[in-house]
Amino acid sequence: MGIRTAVSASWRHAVTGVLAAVAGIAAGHLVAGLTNPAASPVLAVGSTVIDATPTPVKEWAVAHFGTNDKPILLGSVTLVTLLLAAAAGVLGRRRPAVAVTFVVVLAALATAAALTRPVAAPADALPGATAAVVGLGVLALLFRLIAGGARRAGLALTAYPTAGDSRRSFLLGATGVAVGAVGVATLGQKLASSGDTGVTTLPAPRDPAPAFPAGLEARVDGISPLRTSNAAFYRVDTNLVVPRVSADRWRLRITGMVDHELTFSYRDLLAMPLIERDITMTCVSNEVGGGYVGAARWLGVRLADLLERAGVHADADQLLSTAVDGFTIGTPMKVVRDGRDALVAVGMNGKPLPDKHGFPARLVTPGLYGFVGATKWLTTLTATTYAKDQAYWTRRKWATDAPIKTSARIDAPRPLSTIQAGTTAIGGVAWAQHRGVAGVEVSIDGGPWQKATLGPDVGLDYWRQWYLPWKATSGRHQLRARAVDRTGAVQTDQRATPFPSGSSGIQEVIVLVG
Ligand SMILES: Nc1nc2c(c(=O)[nH]1)N[C@H]1C(S)=C(S)[C@@H](COP(=O)(O)O)O[C@H]1N2
Ligand SMILES: [Mo]
Repeated sequence: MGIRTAVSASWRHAVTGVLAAVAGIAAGHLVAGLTNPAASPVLAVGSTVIDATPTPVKEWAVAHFGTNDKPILLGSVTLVTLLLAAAAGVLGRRRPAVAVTFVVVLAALATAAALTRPVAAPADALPGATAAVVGLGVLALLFRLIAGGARRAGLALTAYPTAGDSRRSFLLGATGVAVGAVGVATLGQKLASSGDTGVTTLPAPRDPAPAFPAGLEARVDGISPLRTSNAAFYRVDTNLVVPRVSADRWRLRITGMVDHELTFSYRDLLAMPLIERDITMTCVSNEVGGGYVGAARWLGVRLADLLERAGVHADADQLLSTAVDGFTIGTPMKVVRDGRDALVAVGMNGKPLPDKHGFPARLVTPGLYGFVGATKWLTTLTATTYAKDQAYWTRRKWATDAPIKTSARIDAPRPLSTIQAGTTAIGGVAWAQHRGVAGVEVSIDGGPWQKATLGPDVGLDYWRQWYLPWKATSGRHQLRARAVDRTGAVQTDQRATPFPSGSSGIQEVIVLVG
C-alpha cells in the first residue's frame, strides 16, 4: 500500500469515527425528542457539566459570553467529542476494539449523565442505548466499506472490488450516514422544541393592579419601555432545554414544617382569588448597566395566603422551593411573610406564563434577586430551615438572603455610540425594588449631580424611567447616573462583582458627539 493510500485510508477511518459518533448522537436526540428532550446525549452531558462547573468559571462564562454561554458550552462539548471520535477512528484502523470501546464509553457517559439528572426516569437510558447501537452499526458498516468489503456489507457494486470501488462505496456510505444523521437530528430537534402548552386564557384578577400608565418611551429615544414584553424579557436558568410541563398533570405541593400538607392542581390555583402586581425582576448576575432585568405585570395567588392555609411552623426560617427540573431556591421565610406581594404567578403581561418563564407556575418575590425568590416550573414549597437544607446556588456559595441593590442604568445614548451635537436626552431606567426610586441623578464629565426627570410611578417594586435633557457639544463625554431610594439612600459607588450577592457601582458611559 503506497503512502497516499495509507493517508487517505486514515482519513476515511477518522471520518468513520466522527460519523459513528454523529449518527449515534443524532439517533439519541431523536429518541429523546420522543421521550424526554433533556435526556438527549449532548444536552444531558452539557447539563451535567454546567452543574459541575465551579462558580468562578460560571461567572467568567456569563460575563464573557452572556446568554451565549450555553451554545458555546454545547459547541465545546461537541467539538471535543468529535476530535476524540476522529482519533478513535484512526486508531481503530489497526485495532477496531479501540473504536468500538470509544463508542461504547461515549454512549455510557451520555446514559450516566441522563440517569443522574435530578428528575431522571429509567426511560432516560433509551437515548444513550440507541446511540450505542447506531454508533456501532455505523462503525461496522463504514469499516467494511473501507476494507473493500462492499459485497460483505451487502452493497454489491461490482463483482470484483478494486481500491477505487472501495473508495467510491465508502464515500457513498459515508454520505448516506451523514445525510441520515442530519435528518434524524433535525426531526429530534423539532419534536423537542414543539411549542407552548396550549393554555391560552386566564381568569380575571380579584385584586387587579391599577391602570398601567403610558411610559416615556414614546418621548425619549432609546429608553427601555416601561413594561418589558414577554418576548424581550431576559431569561436565566440552568436548563439547556426549556422544561415543558403539562398543566393537567402538574401539581403544587406545600409540605415540610407545616400543620397541613396541601396539594393544588393548576385548575385549583386558577379558581383561587388572584392578585395582579407590577414587579421588576433582576438577576444577581446582572452587571452594572446590564440587561438581566425586566419589568412585567404578574398574575397569581398571594404566596402568604398559601402559607397561611398550610400553617407554617414558627421555627421554619426558609421556604425551599423545588422545580420540575430539580432546581431549588431558598427564600427567607421572614421576607415572604413581611407583607410584600410575593406570588405564585400563573400569568405574565396578560398571558399564561411562557414555557421559558416557568409555565405553569413560578414564584415572584418583589425585592429579591431571581435566584432566591423566582423559582420557575415550581412544584414544591417546603417550609424548612437553613440549618437543614441548602438550595442550588447556596450550595455553590452564593448568598442566602439577597435583596436587589439600587441601580440606575443608562439606555440612551448607547455606550460608545456617536451622536450629533445639539439637544438630546440622556435616559434610562432605575430600580430599588421594595424601597422605591425617589430620584435619579446624572453627572456629565465628572460635573455636579443633576436631578433627572422621572417617568410615571408604578409602585415600590417597579423600576422607574428617567431622563435629563442635554445640550451635547462635540467631543468625547463621560456620563454617569445614580439612583436614590425612598429611604434616602444613594446608590453606592463601591464596586462589587455579582458574586455572591449582586453587583454594585455606578455605570459610566462614554459617548462621542460629532
Ligand atoms: N427552575 C428554575 N427556576 C429559576 C432558575 C433556574 O435555573 N431554574 N433561575 C433563577 C434565576 S437565577 C433568575 S434571575 C430567574 C430568571 O427568571 P426569567 O428567566 O423568567 O427572567 O429565574 C430563577 N428561577
Ligand atoms: Mo439570576
